[in-house]
Amino acid sequence: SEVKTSLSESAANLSAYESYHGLTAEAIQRSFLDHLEFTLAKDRFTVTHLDQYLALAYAVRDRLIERWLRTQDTYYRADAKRVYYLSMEFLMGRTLGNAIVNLNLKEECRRALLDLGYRLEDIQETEPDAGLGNGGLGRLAACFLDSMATLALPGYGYGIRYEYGIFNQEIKDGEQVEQPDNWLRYGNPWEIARPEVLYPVHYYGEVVQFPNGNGKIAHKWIKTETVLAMAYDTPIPGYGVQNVNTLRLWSSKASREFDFHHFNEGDYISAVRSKTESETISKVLYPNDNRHSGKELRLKQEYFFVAATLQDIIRRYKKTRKTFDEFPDKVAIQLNDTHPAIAIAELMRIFLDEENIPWEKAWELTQATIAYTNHTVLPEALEKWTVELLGKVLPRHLEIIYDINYHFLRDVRVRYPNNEELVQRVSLVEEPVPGIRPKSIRMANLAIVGSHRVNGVAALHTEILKRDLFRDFALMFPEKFENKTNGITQRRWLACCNPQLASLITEAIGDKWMTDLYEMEKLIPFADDPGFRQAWQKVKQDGKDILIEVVNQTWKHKLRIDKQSLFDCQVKRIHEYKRQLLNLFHAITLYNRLRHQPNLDIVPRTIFFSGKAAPGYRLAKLIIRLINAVADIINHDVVTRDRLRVVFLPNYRVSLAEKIMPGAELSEQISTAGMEASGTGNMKFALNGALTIGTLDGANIEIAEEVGRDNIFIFGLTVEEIAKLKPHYSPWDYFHSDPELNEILNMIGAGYFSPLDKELFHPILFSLLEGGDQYFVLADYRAYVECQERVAQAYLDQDQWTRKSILNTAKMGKFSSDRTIQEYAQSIWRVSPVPVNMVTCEV
Ligand code: IMP
Ligand code: B1N
Repeated sequence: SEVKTSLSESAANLSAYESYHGLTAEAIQRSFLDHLEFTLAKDRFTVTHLDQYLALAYAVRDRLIERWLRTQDTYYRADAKRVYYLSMEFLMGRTLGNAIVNLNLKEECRRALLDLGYRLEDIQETEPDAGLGNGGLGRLAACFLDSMATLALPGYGYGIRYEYGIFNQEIKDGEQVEQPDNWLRYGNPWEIARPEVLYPVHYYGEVVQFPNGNGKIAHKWIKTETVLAMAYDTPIPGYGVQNVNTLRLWSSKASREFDFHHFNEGDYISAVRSKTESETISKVLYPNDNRHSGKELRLKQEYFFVAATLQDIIRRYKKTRKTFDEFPDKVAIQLNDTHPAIAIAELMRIFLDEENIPWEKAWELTQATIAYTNHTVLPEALEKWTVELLGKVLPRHLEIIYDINYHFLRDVRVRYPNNEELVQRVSLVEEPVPGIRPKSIRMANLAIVGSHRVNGVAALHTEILKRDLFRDFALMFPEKFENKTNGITQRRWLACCNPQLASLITEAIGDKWMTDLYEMEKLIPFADDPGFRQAWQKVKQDGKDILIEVVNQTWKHKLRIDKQSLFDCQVKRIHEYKRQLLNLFHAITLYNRLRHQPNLDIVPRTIFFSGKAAPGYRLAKLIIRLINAVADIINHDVVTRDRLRVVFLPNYRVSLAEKIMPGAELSEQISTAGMEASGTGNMKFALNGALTIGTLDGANIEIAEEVGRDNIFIFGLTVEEIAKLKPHYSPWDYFHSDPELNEILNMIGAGYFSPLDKELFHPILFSLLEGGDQYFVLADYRAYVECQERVAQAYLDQDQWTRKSILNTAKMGKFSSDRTIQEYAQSIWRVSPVPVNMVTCEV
């Protein structure tokens, strides 16, 4: 520890910041070559693309490390309050390009490599995506990390280091085929293993009670099975600041209790086998988006990272404090949905059983520390764990949840006497209905009761939470509920992914938008500048050309795309509520119109779909098949194929999104009103100058407010209209009364798109007709098609379209995740910036 002190003292005494690692092109080139030779042991005869990528990654990483260490030191010296963002998912995508932009090293890297005959863009393409998430929820967590670092907030991401991220999607004969995502195969240069940061996590066993000597009963959780959680850290650099925060992900390791001697071969083999079983906990990400899977392994994953994280948080807290009185002043914990909600019971268990804090105090500290974000109102996504499973895996936590419920319901009965229906509704425990549903714990109710703040992710979504899903709770604790509209980071979603547009913008208005997206409003006057519009259109065309290049690589130049056509994009997880079918029915509508009137003059379109279906979601997989089947027919029809194309891009992921956004002209955000909590793809498209066609759902409503109704295409039933229609909705009426819709459904039913298996798509028809069309596809069809006609009309006037495109980008200020994080920091976390100063090191 003397060495430690002298190291940090000498760092503190630096009078001027001189990086050990230079930031010039020459220094980067030197580093790159050194890493090629000394880290990777390669010479110019053996160097591969992978080596080039790794060498550059190490060179860039070196330049983050000093700031990273200094940041952690600064947070300790400032005795800062920390924010912990607990998430089962972090959809980080690639790191290299983002790190280069955040370090402001792009030109230097480009020059360093060009001099060696390498292109930076090619090297970046070698990096695999870190796909440790399913979709919006996981990518939101990644954007939040970027914003916390950029705002100099002492923020940490905590999650699981899955060995296998979201599966890779291949399309074979139009069908989704899942391939394992072995993303760590070639090593991960961005993570630092911390074998010394190792915590035990316990499962199963039983609880014993004994008198604690002070006349109270103490609880002990014994005979458990133990797994170890080992930390891996990834640096998270801010932009325009020296702060580098940490993403700490846990990997499961067998505990060392196995190296007892074994009596026979069978013992030894089963000991080793159970070692691999404990290591399966962090093996694979569950591939469900917006769906709860009540599997034991998933519950073990949730508790695994929560237990390790809380031990780490408490270890850090205890370095500077003797009592827990100031815990909520030094620690804020944000739950990314209910997936880590067991943290409430675990924190109580630590306070009660390990720290001997009385119940009332423990509960006060827990509530003051924890806050919960809800991301969905879909009933099938709400987490419920059967009492049977929870009691088996986490017996002490089940007891604590019952105790929390006891105290909570006691207060409810005092405040609302003689209202047992209310008590049943708000109870953390759902009573069983024999033969129908087992007795379960409602994790959302636990999360609400255990938090001081609960937030939705867009204005409409928060209103729906307060009015419907959590109505009883919102009436009981109105002060708990807040809205925090989602956002995206403009660093990745404009600066990194669309450097041409970013440069054009910066030439016009300067680069302050990089850290203050409201600066984009300065573009408004440029929307009326013909020269600027022309330049904008040119950049947009270059974006389209890059997207065409992606298509050409995927289909080996066998699918010709009209570069003048309207690039109409729907890219997101495949889900009935997101209504890819509505979009596809519009494509079939255009196709039928062209078939019936071959000379019809329509605006040429290329309709892009991309997205993964959960492997167990049969209908979503069938929708992918239908999209590909329709694409196959339309793209081969000589009558229509020069005016209409349908393209399904396989394997949607962050790095593919980064190629789609710059080339998109029309953004499809067409979920059934009330069902998409927020959406964040909608913001990425608009920031890159695509116009939106959308329903009044999620954040679309706020996007419409910002850009104005003239610059967005809104259609369809509202939440209120759907509520009114629902009791007497009959999809058959629409089927019978709308000839174009009728024709489409009949074609699908007759096997027009599946001649070899005419009944293939019948389950889709069933869900839309007999099944009652839960997502109001047929009800919104006509309004959607008419709205698409307005889109086509608008596209004919390219100058006006470009004007709207510029205005969309200009009005995106609100949708920076910097704004979102500032709001969380002020009203939920109560944390302040702690900027790192590499020159003076003073706080
Ligand atoms: P931790 O996980 O937050 O404890 O982070 C460890 C990092 O913080 C290391 O880089 C340490 O150098 C730094 N650090 C740990 N303890 C202290 C301290 O007491 N004062 C200043 N820096 C510290
Ligand atoms: O979270 C995003 C929102 O923008 C989207 O509208 C919302 O659909 C998405 C269980 C989820 N909600 N719930 C999930 C993901 C995985 C899982 O296992 C549910 N994802 C969302 C960010 O707020």
